[in-house]
Amino acid sequence: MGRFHAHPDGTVHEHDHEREGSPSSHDVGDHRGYEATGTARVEILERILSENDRIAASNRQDFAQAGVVSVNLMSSPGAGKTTLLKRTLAQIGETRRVGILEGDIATSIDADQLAGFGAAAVSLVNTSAGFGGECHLDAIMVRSGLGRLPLGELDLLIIENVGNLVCPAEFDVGQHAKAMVYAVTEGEEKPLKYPVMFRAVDAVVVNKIDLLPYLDFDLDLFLANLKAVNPTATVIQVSARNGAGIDDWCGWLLDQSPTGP
Ligand SMILES: Nc1nc2c(ncn2[C@@H]2O[C@H](COP(=O)(O)OP(=O)(O)OP(=O)(O)O)[C@@H](O)[C@H]2O)c(=O)[nH]1
Ligand SMILES: [Mg+2]
Repeated sequence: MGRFHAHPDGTVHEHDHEREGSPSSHDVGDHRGYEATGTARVEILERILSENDRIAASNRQDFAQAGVVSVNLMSSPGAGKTTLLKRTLAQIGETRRVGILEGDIATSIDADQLAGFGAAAVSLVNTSAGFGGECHLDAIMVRSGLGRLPLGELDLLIIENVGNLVCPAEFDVGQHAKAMVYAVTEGEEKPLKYPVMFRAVDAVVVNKIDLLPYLDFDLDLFLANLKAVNPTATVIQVSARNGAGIDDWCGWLLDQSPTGP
């Protein structure tokens, strides 16, 4: 069935988007609210992003000089980043010096948990000073958090980004690799609805697979949707709850290089 599509001149008509191609490759709906401010918004965003990229390059240089691999870990709220990091620390925390840079809008709840779980060092960045709380970490925030980390004493730095499926993907923080955690409770269609995040990452950790027997989640359909937007991402299926797949995830982490990406 087609969808009704409104244009700036006020005309509304129907397109059969399914027949025209993949639903994800077409704009649908009414975008007129953006017409008046579009150019100004693009210019401001370009300025913010170029300043961000400059600081991200400095962060990346500092990581390289210290020989630290840095991984930017992103997801929706509650997909399981912190739980996965606890498993990660339990698995490799004795043989590798792992630092965590924890980004949260507010509280030290996750940072406190990970500090007690064998991280060599934890640095907390709260983003609540921003307008209503920033929904992502940017390179400048990460740089401020790096000041509290002994980079020279670390092998690996994992940056737990703010839980959000949109904004974190848009900001380079100087990482060597980007990974996302995706919980099987989030549905099969999200790669199509939030393509920027799924396209941005090198690895997708499909978490909470212990829950599969109790859900109607179609794993094959999710994987096909993911492949449609990011055919090259490494996919790792895990349960941070029971430890399934954690070897594969740690193997991927340890394969990352400080000279990447
Ligand atoms: N059943 C099941 N529950 C899980 C798994 N991983 C995490 N959880 C649960 O999911 C909830 C959220 O996990 P967190 O690790 O806090 O998620 P998060 O991504 O760090 O959340 P934010 O930092 O708030 O974005 C907790 O209740 C965890 O116990 C898993 O593999 N299986
Ligand atoms: Mg967390």
